[in-house]
Amino acid sequence: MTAFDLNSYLADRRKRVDEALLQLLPTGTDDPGRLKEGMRYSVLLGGKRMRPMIVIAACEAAGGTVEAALAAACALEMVHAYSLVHDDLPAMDNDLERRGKPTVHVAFGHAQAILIGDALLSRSFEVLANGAPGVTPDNVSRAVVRLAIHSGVDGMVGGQALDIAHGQDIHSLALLERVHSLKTGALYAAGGALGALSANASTAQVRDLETWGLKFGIAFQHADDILDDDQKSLRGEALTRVDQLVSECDALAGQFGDHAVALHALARWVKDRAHAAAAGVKAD
Ligand code: GRG
Repeated sequence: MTAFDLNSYLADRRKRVDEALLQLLPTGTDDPGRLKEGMRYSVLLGGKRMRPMIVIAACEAAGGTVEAALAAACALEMVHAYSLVHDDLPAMDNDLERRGKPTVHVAFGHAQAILIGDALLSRSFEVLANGAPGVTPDNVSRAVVRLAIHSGVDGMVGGQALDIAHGQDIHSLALLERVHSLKTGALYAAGGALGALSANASTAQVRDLETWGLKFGIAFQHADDILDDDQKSLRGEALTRVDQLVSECDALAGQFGDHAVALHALARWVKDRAHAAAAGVKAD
């Protein structure tokens, strides 16, 4: 068997996602408030596209194709982009730069940034509900429900509220992981579920890939905290948890055999990222 190269895998899938996003985001000169321009700015100017990668890798693990996963992958990236636009606002984190560029509210204005985020969320659900080649209508509808749950009050938005309530004042790993699982893990869980549904996978496989995404997302956020020097008092425990979460991811992915090669490599990537950060090596 040829060795799996995660970097080439990601480069190829990112290219497919970027081409699809280019098509799926609105264009046109009828753009009062420059909302279409702002939507494209927020999504197209950078980002690692990790959430779409999980949708595609989960779909492939369950025997599906990149083509079938693209709409769901783009829909998830639009939700992620909306969350970043709103998170950067003065009422939230008040960030002036993201991905090395002025944040959306700096470039387009505060009111426009709120509307750009809102419009991205709506577009996301439009794209997902429109379906994809070979995906059954029932599975499209299930995917809409999974994304709604994971992005809403019982997912990312609820996690943001919990984070605002506690901030850097978290002294227990259990509470920290509750925040991480909602704020970050939920969109990754959606990634696993949407990927599996794009492959018309069985109910048990959808559940397992959703759990894979959740565990990956929590590990991703622990790694991000270490990179950003956040939640310092829990760093040692967090690093141990990354190792446990990654093992659990590998156990879940194991049932998909060789099809899950990208999922295993992604789990390894997040583990390496956390350990490199703890050793002081800065990554993107
Ligand atoms: C404001 C509705 C609302 C939600 C905000 C996800 C979130 C909730 C806020 C974003 C801020 C933040 C640091 C969240 C943690 C998740 C995270 C690590 C986001 C950055 O994701 P990356 O690293 O970013 O995947 P790129 O730029 O690569 O897409």
